[in-house]
Amino acid sequence: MKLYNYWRSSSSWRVRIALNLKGLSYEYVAVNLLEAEQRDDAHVSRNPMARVPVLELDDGTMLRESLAIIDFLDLTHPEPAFWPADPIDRARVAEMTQIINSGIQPLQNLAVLVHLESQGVDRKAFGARYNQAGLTALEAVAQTLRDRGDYLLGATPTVADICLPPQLYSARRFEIDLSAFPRLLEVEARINAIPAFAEAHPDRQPDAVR
Ligand SMILES: N[C@@H](CCC(=O)N[C@@H](CS)C(=O)NCC(=O)O)C(=O)O
Repeated sequence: MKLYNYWRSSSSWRVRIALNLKGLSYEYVAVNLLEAEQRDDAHVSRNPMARVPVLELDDGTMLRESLAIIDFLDLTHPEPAFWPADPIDRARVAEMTQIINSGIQPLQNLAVLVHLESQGVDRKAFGARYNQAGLTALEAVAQTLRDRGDYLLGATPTVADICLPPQLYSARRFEIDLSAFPRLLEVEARINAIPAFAEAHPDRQPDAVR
C-alpha cells in the first residue's frame, strides 16, 4: 500500500496511527501541502477533493477520507478493534470522533484558513476559536467517561483516541491553553507511550521539516 500524506497533516496522522496499530506496512509518499502539491493534476486524479490522506491499495484502488480509510482497515484487519461493540458506546465514540472530524478540523484546514485570510479574517484567531470550542466540548464528554478506562472510552484505544493526538498538536500550533483539558491531556500522555502512536508523530516522518 502507498499512503499519500504530509507530515503535519492531522488527517494523515490519524491514518498512520491506524496502519501502525494494525501492524500494516506501507510506502510513505509525501505530498507537500505548502508547495500546493495536493492540487497537482496527479494528486487530484487520486483525490478529487485535493486533500491528503489517500491510501492506494495494492490493486490500485484509491481510498480517501481518513475515517473511511480507518474503517476499511478495521473491517479488513479486525484486531485490535477500533470500535466498541456496545451500540451506546459506539455512538459515544462516534460523537467524540465527529467533534474533531466535523466540528474542529474542517474549520482550521489550510485551504479554509487561506481563503478566510484573503477575506480579511485573522486566520489564527479563527482556527483558535474552533479548536477551543470543540476541545471544550470533547473534554466535557471525556470527563463523563473517565471511569470507563484509560482511554477516551474504555480500556483500549478507539477511533476517537486515534483522532486525539493530531488535534491536540493542531491546538498547540494555534496556541490554545490546554490546561483546561486535563482529561484529554491525561489520555494523550498514555497514548503517546504506545509505539504505534509515537511512530506516527509528524516529527518522525521522512518529510518532516525541523
Ligand atoms: N475530512 C478529510 C480532511 C482532509 C484534509 O482536510 N486534509 C488536509 C490536511 S489535514 C489537506 O489536505 N489540506 C490541503 C488544503 O487545505 O489545501 C479527512 O479526514 O481525510
